[in-house]
Amino acid sequence: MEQWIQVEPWIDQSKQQLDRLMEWVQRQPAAQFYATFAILFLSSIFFVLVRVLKRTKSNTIVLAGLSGSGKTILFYQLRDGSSHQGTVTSMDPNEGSFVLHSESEKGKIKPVHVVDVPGHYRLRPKLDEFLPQAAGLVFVVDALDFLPNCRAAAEYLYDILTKAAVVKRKIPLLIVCNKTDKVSAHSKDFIRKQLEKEIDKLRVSRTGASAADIADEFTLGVSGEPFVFSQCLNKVMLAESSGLTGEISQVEQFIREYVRC
Ligand SMILES: Nc1nc2c(ncn2[C@@H]2O[C@H](COP(=O)(O)OP(=O)(O)OP(=O)(O)O)[C@@H](O)[C@H]2O)c(=O)[nH]1
Ligand SMILES: [Mg+2]
Repeated sequence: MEQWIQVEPWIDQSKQQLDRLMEWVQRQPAAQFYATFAILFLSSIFFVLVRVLKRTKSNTIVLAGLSGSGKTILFYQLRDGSSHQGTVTSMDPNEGSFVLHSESEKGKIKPVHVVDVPGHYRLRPKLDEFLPQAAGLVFVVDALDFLPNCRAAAEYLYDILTKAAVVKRKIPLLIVCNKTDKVSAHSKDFIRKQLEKEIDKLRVSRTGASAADIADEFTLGVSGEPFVFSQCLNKVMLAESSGLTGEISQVEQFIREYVRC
């Protein structure tokens, strides 16, 4: 009996330790689950951060649009603050990294990489080379000679808005109605409505085409509803400018929104 009294606390202690051990063993699968979950969660955060940083780091702005819309003059205005009158149809992309002329005196130092892609039909595929690094896309429209070119501009825009590189990366697009220095230039609201109408027509005709003819990588808009730019996955905005007089503040504002100093 005496012996039992001496051993009993030791048995109780061991039993408690065993219970704790059992609890720990039971908790193991849950711990592993939490660890795996934590690793997966942290790695997805890591990949998202890498993607976001990659995107925000890009300082490339691509200028596209039909031939004669005013891309090259806009490029010179952004770089030098002058229009370098007497431009000819560009046969090669015009590119450069520079501090925007309007900001050069304000002590800003982060340069913007601007690419002006010629509007000539055969040179347009060059656009695909620059889209993967684009932080923003500026589509220049001739607001003066708009109506005869509306269909062609809408077709080019349609191609851009259905490109995987644009849709997947949600590259913001600014449609710039240029040449507003002339009173006969159309307003940006008029241009927006006409382009939306034309794109809507294109949507119908292109969806009706045989599958082999369709080069578009993504479909556009909401089926059953008339097309409006706000249906696009990427942000589409409109602005007005005059490359000739240097009234390009809305373009610069767009650039600064997507290429931070
Ligand atoms: N009135 C007026 N004319 C402009 C303006 N911007 C460009 N132009 C004229 O439009 C013509 C074409 O300008 P560019 O800058 O060469 O056009 P682009 O878009 O580079 O053309 P491509 O190189 O063929 O793709 C030139 O004669 C310019 O003087 C503007 O804001 N107002
Ligand atoms: Mg040009």
